[in-house]
Amino acid sequence: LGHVTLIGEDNISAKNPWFPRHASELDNCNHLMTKYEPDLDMNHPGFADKEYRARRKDIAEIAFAYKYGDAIPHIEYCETENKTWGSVFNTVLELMPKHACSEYCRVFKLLQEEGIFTAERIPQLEEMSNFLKRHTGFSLRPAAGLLTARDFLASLAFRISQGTQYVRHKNTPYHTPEPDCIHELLGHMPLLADPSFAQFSQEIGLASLGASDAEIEKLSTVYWFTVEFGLCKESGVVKAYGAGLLSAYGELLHALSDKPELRPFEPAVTAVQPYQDQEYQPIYYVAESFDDMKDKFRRWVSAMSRPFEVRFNPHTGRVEVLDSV
Ligand code: NLE
Ligand code: FE2
Repeated sequence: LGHVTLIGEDNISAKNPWFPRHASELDNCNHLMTKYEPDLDMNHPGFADKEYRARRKDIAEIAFAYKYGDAIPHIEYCETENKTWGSVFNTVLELMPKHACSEYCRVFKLLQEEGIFTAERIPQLEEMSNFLKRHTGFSLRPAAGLLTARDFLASLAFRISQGTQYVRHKNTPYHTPEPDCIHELLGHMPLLADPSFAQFSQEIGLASLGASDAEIEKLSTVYWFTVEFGLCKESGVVKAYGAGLLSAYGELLHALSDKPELRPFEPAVTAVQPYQDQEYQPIYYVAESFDDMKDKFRRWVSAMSRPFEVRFNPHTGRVEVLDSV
């Protein structure tokens, strides 16, 4: 490493593609992947349900209208939606002691004590965002659906997670191919309130800023096999920490059965593993521990070819770009 110079805002060249430098610029990072929307995908459980599709669209509109600094709009969930939440919540509650990692269980309990996690009603993103702020400085903004990997990862660099507010179809509480608020709340929130995990999430976000398409693909694959579908060892026993497992009890039971193949987490290998995003995974990666996973990730990510470095300045909330020559 030679000397390091700060690259100014106006000095954006082909070598330095646009990416958000401040959380307010995430207003431009809401591009959707439309592959699993109920309007387009015949296999979506809501495809034939007109009422469901209208409801999902109304809720998505809220995310399109959202601007940085707004409070997250309150959604009045109906009885069916709260019932779907309740059945997933109670099942996860039952499976948790045996199958979820200890960090998840710890925060889950806190959320119950604060009255945010109950079987009766879907928590609001706004109250969840306030909870996260107090624990790790993470916050939330509403998303209209499945975002592109580049946009989603960019938000993590600012300790912001983009979350959907509509609810999965009542006929498939155990699994949905697209994210919904049950996935965000039950799957992601407990670990985003854990300091070590929040740190990892921000690091993967920072690594994505200005990365090439090929690198984004690798980072999102690592994200997939860790944050979404990761398993880890705890005193020799395999537990789930991935949000896509903790929000989908069908897949949680599958992951910890003898059906899938379990491999040790190794970023360089994991990053190029094709993945299944429509049904249960045939392969999972197991970390020795959270810390081991973070160490391995850091070593791997530092070898990426980006011609500059970034750092988050917590005082200004800005990402600073360092030209390393
Ligand atoms: N399959 C997950 C669930 O049903 O909660 C959602 C995964 C989103 C990537
Ligand atoms: Fe997710």
